[in-house]
Order: sequence, then C-alpha cells, then structure tokens
Amino acid sequence: MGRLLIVSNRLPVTVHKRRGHLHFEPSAGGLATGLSSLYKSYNALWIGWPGIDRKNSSADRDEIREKLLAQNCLPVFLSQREVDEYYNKFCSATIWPLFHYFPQYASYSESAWKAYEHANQTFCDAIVEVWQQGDIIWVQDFQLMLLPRMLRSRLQDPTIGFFLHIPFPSIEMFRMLPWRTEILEGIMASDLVGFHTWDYAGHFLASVRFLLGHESWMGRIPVGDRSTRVDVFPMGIDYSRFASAANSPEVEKEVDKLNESFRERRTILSVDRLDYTKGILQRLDAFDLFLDRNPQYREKLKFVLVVVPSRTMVARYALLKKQIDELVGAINGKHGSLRWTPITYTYRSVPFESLVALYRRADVALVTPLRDGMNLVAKEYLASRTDGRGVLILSETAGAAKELGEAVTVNVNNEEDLVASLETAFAMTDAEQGERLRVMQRRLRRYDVRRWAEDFLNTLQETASAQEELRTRVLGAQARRKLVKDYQQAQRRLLLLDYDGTLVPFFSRPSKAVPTQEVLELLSTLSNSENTDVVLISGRERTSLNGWFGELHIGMVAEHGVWLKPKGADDWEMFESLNAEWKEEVRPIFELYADRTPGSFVEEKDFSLAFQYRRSDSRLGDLRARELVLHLEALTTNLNLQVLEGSKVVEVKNSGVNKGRAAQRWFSEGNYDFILAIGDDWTDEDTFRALPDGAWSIKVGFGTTAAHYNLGSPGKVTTLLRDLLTVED
Ligand code: ADQ
Repeated sequence: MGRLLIVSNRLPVTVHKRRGHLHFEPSAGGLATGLSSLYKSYNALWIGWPGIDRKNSSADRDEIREKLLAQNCLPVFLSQREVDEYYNKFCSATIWPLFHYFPQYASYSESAWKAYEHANQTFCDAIVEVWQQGDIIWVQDFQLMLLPRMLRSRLQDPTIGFFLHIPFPSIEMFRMLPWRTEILEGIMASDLVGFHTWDYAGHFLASVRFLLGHESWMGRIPVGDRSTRVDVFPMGIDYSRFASAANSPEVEKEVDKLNESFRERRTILSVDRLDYTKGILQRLDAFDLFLDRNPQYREKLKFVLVVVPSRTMVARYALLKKQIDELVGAINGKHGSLRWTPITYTYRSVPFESLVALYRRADVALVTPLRDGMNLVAKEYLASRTDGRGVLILSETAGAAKELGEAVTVNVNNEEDLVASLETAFAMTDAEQGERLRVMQRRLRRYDVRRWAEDFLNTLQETASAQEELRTRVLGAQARRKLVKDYQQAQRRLLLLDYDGTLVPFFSRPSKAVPTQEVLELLSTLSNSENTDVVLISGRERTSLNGWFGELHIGMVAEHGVWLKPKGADDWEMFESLNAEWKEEVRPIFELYADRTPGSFVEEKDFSLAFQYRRSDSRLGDLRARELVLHLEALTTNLNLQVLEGSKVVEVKNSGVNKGRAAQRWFSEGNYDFILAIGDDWTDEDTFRALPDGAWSIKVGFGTTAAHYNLGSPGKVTTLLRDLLTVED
C-alpha cells in the first residue's frame, strides 16, 4: 500500500515568527487535535497551510519545509492576502454561515469565490508534485471542496476520500449558494464522501439528486464509468488520552487548584471556539434566567465560560466577542456580590491538563451550540469523567446528539427548556449520573478517533477496489475491438436490444421517449445487413412499438415477453395463453397509490399494470412504491402474478413471462454464432441469464448484473452499434 496523504486547510503544526525566530506549535481545533494523535502511526504525509504568511516566510521557507517534513508535514504556502479572501471571506463568511443555517450572515462575492478556486488549485499543485501511484488521498472539510475534482483531472485513477466536518445543510439552504453545482461536482469526484450523521448524508444525496440529477442506490451514486459512495462516520476523540490524563498527577494538581478557588460551589462548564454557531449568548441568557428563578443557588455555583479565540479577523467574530464581554459583565453585575462572581470567563486557549481538570471539576457541561457538525467538547467531557459523575447537557442540533442519547438534550431556542435542563442536571442523583455516563463512555471508548479513521480508510479501500472492478467490467477498447471483430466475422448474428434506457435515455413521461432518427437508421441498417436478426425486447405495449418500428424489418417483444412479433410477421402472437381478469381487482389499488403520489400515474398494458413515478418527488415516490409492493404481495399470493420493482416503476404481471423466455425463442431457433444482448434494468437481467455460453452481454449503467460488461449510457450504445457497421481497413 502507498502512503496516506491527509490534506486539510491547516497543518496540525502552526509556524510563528517571533523576534526573528521560527516557532512550531500544535494547532487548535477539532480536526487538528483529533487526527494529529494518530497520523504518525500511518505511513502518512499531512499537507496543509502552516499558518504563516508566504511573504513573511519567504526567506525561511526551506527551513520551515525541512522542519515540517521531519514531522511528516508538507507545507502549502499561501499569502495573508490569499488567506483573507479564500478563508476569511469565502470559507468563513459564505460557506460557514450557510452550512450552519445562518443564511442571513452569508455574503456572496465573486472575487472571494475566485480566491477559493485558486487556493484549491494551489493545494492541487502541491499534491500533484508529491503524489505517487498507490497513494491514498484524504481531503478534509469545507475549505477544500473543489479539490477532489481538480485532483481527478490531473492524476491517473487516484483514490480520493473526502470528509465534511461541518453539517451539510438541507437543500433549501444549499441551493442558495451561487456556486452550488461546482461545489457538488467538486465533492462528487471523490470515491468516498463521509459525514458525521445520516441527516447530513441525506441532505447531500438530495442535493445531488435535485441539482445534478444523479440518483443514488444504497449510498452509491453511479456517474459515468465510476461511482461515488456516501457514508456516515461519526468522528470520535482520543478517548484514552483524556481518560488517562483525568487520573494523572498533573491534572490532580490542577483540580486541587480549582477546588481551592471554587470551594464547595457546583460548577457549570462551557468550552467553545469563539463562534456564533456555538450559542454562547443564548447560553448566558439562560443562565441569567436560571439565577432569577432559582435564588437558592446564589453564591452556591459557578459558571466557567472558556472561549478560545477564533477568526478574529472577521468582523462578525469581533462583534460577538464584544457582545460576550458585555453580557458576562451585565450578568455578573446583576447577580454578583463582593464575595461572589457568578461567571468566570476565560478568553484564550487553555493547556491540555487545565482543560481536563476543568472537565473533571465541572458538575455540569453545558454544550449548547445552535448548530454543530459534531462537537468534540461533549465527548471530551464524558471521557474525562472517570469518577463516574457529571451531567452533559447537549443541544439537539449538535451532530453528537445522534450518538449521545443519554445526555440531557435541549432545544437551544427554547430558553425555558434550557433553564429546565439545568434544574434537571442539579437534581440528578449520583446513581443516575453514573448510569448515563457509563453507557455513553462505553460507546465513545469503542468508536474513538482511531476507529473512526480506520473505518473511513477501510471503506475507502473497499470502494477503490470496487471502482477497479467496475473499470475492468466497462467495455474497454480491447474487448470492444474483439466484439466488433466477432460480429463482422460471424455467419449468423442476433442482436437483442432493450429500448428505454438502452437505445434512448429516460424521459419524465414514457410517451416522450420517441426514437431519434439516428436510432431508426441504425436499426434499419443493421436489420438489413446480411444474416443479421435484430430483436427489440421491450416492456412497452404493442401499439407504441408498432407505431415506431412497424416499418422496420425486425423482430419485436412487447410487455416484457407477453407478445412476440417475428420479423416480417403481420400480427403479434401471445407467448402463452394468459388471462387478465386480475386487473379488475388490482387496478383500484394502483389508482389509490397514484392519487396519493403527485406526479405519478398508472400505465395499463394488456397483461400488466404499472405504477410509474419518475416525475414524483423521489423520496415520496420511493416510499409509496415500497408500500405498494407490500400491499400487492399480500394480495397476489394466490393469483399467479409477480410484482416487480424497476427504475421508478412498480409493475404487476402474470408470472412465468419474462424477457429471457422470449429471447430464448429466437436463439434456440436460429443457428447463431454471434449473439449480443444489451439492456439497462432488472427485466433485462432475465435476458442476460438466459443467454447461451459465448454470447456477448452488456448492461447500460452500473450496479450488479449478470451481463459481462457495462457501458455508461444510451449514447455509448448507439456508438457501439455504429462501430459494428464500420469495417476497419
Ligand atoms: P470545531 O468547531 O473546532 O470543529 P469542536 O468539535 O468542539 O469544534 O472541537 C473544538 C476542539 O478545540 C476540541 O478538541 C476542544 O478541546 C478544543 N478547544 C476548545 N476550546 C478550547 C480552549 N479554550 N482551549 C483549548 N482547547 C480548546 C469542527 C466542527 C465540529 C466538529 C469538529 C470535528 O465545527 O462540529 O466536531 O470539527 O469534526
């Protein structure tokens, strides 16, 4: 296996220049702290910005590079101006607010977007320089959403994973972004896309479906000759680091100091990066109200508010800082006394041991972001409570709430709820605290940051191998040449061709899928070639096929094998005698589902009924289809009928009739030495399975199939058919 290239905006090491000397310090933030503890154990190279202006560092660049490389880090140098435009404007003032459901804070600037593109390009150049075949690239977060696509266009079949650490918002938010298509296409070039929760993954899939028109199947989105997998990996923490630090003498000493200063008082702790998404002001307001309502707690508790400076260059953050300062002052003024200051406020990064000591000393952790991708502070608090005490109050809108059901969860917009949660926390018995903690701790210990990374990387490897398999199944140049040669040298040929989705793409209404002139001419030329039989095997009813292809010298199969029309025959014949009385009973059920599903309709053929929902909202359509199938299965057990689910269609027909049995009629009668079957959906699988050895079979699109090869689209099928007719010199 090659190396692991981790790519993120910031390196886990930040470089500062003070009084002419370079200093290398660990970076802050969830991603850096999470991944840095484990990347050293992989054969990894971490690629990112070292946090120092390109201009300031120009003379020292070689030294920085060398020292960072010794720590397996490769710096990407950006100027302060580039960082201002790309990071402070586009990332922090466009993507961040929009993805956290603050559209009113989002600004849309073309020049910031250009800077974002340019920065992604700079990262791409740096990676292209060091990438070797076999290396795995793992791109992190919203600063680099265009990077996967850029890399795919420059490297030969790279393996790329992408993880988004912030929420992926609902389509109603995401569609507001002027560059939404570019962003989606950028991410979609990855082999694997990871999110913290199913909600985010679902929102992403909905945006891909709605804005790019790509459907997904079991978290896989096939596009062209590859597919993108979307999955959920809730990020964990370095659990044992926190748990063992909690009992260390250094932390013990820090806890003693805290005890001295807080004395017997109960403590509420909150720890955040300075950010409006973290709900710091709302939390303070709720604390104010809690003190109003609960005078018995006066002088008996302490609210420890720790805020780490962040994005201070962005005006909104500077304003938030001012608002927090003022509100803390106001609450302390209102409730405090000479002996007691209710809120202890720290605005700086806190050393690890002090942080763990705070976690250990806090009776309650108040983690109430308005919106948060995951929130690692909540998990760090739990891991540090080796003493089996402590209550976590957690906002429903933090990704972590999906895993931490035993926390006291709150709706942060409901101040009453927040106040009540504090009352609940203070009233909770030690036994209950311990019980809740133990369940959450067990989960966090198992799925720690190492498992998270391993899980992501294993899934990425699996996806890459599946991609490789897919590539080998695609009808490549060599197999194609052999197919054309076999066709041209054969004495008797049979072409079994499906129509919808194979010769023409799908349309929202089946009646619109009229054959193009090109398809008609191709079918005509092929069927007029010597010793060549062309058979159209379709699910459509006879009238459409007759209307479109009646003039051609070809064989036809309608309604998935119910009706056959041999070449040159005037009339259709029934494959075997069938009855359709069942339709009277089943039709009302179909109609009921169609009435309840806007955009759907019931298609009636001689021996089948179909619920077509390609034009419906696809989530509703899929749901109704599943309900309909269950309903029908119960009803049709005694009726010798089969229920089939296809691409946006549920169909009921007489059992025992299928395309494979119809196709057999042709190849068992003619003495063919070349047979080619092409189709795109489940009904064509019957044809593929029925084929004799040595026949060629091609599925249009990707996914599991009995066919030997895949082709990407109907356009590629027509090109292949044209190639059959082209004799090479
Ligand atoms: P962040 O928004 O940075 O991360 P979070 O997950 O809470 O948020 O991580 C913050 C990290 O910084 C924690 O490890 C914490 O210990 C540390 N920290 C916070 N305040 C500190 C202080 N004053 N001193 C020292 N350390 C401090 C983004 C997303 C999150 C997601 C993570 C990981 O916004 O939703 O959980 O990435 O994917």
